[in-house]
Amino acid sequence: MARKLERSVQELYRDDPERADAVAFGRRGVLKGAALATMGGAVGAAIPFAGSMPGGTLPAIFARPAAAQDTPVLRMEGKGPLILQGERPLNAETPETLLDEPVTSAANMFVRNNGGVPEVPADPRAWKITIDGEVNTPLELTVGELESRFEVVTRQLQLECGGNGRSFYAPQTRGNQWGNGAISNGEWTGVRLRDVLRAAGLKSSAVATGHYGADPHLSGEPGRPSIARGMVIDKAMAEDTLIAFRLNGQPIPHLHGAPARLVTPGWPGSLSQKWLTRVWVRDKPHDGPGMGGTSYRVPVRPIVPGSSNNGADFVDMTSMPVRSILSSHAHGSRLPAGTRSLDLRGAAWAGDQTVRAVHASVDFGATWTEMQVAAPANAHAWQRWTGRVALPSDGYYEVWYRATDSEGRMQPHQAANWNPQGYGGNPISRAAILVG
Ligand SMILES: Nc1nc2c(c(=O)[nH]1)N[C@H]1C(S)=C(S)[C@@H](COP(=O)(O)O)O[C@H]1N2
Ligand SMILES: [Mo]
Repeated sequence: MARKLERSVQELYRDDPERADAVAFGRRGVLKGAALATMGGAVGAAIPFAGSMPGGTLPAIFARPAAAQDTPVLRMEGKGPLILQGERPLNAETPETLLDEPVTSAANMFVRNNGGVPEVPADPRAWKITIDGEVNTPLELTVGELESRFEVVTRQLQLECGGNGRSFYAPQTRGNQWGNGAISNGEWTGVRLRDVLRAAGLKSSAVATGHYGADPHLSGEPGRPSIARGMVIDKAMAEDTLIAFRLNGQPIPHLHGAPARLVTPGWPGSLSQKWLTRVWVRDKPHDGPGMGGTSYRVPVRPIVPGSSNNGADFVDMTSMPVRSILSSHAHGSRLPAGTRSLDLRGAAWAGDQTVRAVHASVDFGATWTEMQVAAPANAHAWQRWTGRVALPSDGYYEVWYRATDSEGRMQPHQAANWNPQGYGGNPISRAAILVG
């Protein structure tokens, strides 16, 4: 009987979460008596902090599937076991636990393509990049020339997809349903885009860039870009915006944009054009595919979640919002009975800002423990965090983790400012942990 009831609540959570919540919590929204036993059965253990479990909020173990047997996994030479989001175009997300390295290895870097992957050039050093448009002297430079003519710099830089966190939006939005794992923090070597633009000589009419790469459009139409985004000239001229040709001391892996790509840290990853062939300096905002409408744009004034909107009043996303990951413990892990503390580890970042604090809670947000947050290796690198939380007994816990940026903005309880393509969702994360 008990078994049957447990199973039915679990199924109910999957099929009709609102009713399941009502059954488990009752009308008062506080877990007591039979409801407490039922919920404990559903999550598979006693819930030591049941008293602070918020009614109306799905337990994390039901809200988000733990890495299940049927989660599609990327199997590719040179790549780790990433979560396959799609094969055509190829998109794959890094599980948070694979982001435990301070510097993301090439193998564990998420993959985001809008089109195909171009052919590998015979001579990468001879790969040419054109700088033209609103410049005094249009340039055509090989990768070899870039490296010999300009100062070469090495920086750890965050590269985060503009749609990272999209899966946290309700109603669901279109696009890859990323969790928090469309982020990397590689060590990139290259030249500053600004040095190259200065060498070409910006005209006073230069207000924006437009970026082109060699990847073919999925339609197979020759010359049609799969994506060609651009940015305001200030970001193009910012110190950390690079034309990179090495990742972690090695030539960039082909899938990640070799022989040369832009790395535009802190802003949507789509501005980090791979297989870079051209930077077109514009006298107005760029208008290539991936610009305008609802693409990489968010509402200035909130719109009704789920409503349609052509994005006419939206603005381009710029600096990415604050976010944290937990890399030490997978959501849904089980730890040995008697475990009385957790040593947590993770990373946090905040676009152009830095991270001021990371807090974790194991009692559904009733109390929060401040973690230790390391300084970034350099501007635009993510920050690693560590800290310990105590567990009073065996049972079902949720580790809630949230970061606060240098301006005091904190990850919110829900993905906010809903928009048709799901950009900017950075709610507090919850990892379910079973002890015993
Ligand atoms: N040429 C080209 N560059 C591109 C893309 C693309 O589809 N084609 N995708 C962009 C997007 S949306 C992201 S998030 C990053 C991802 O970089 P990665 O695949 O190296 O992780 O590349 C960007 N650069
Ligand atoms: Mo992206």
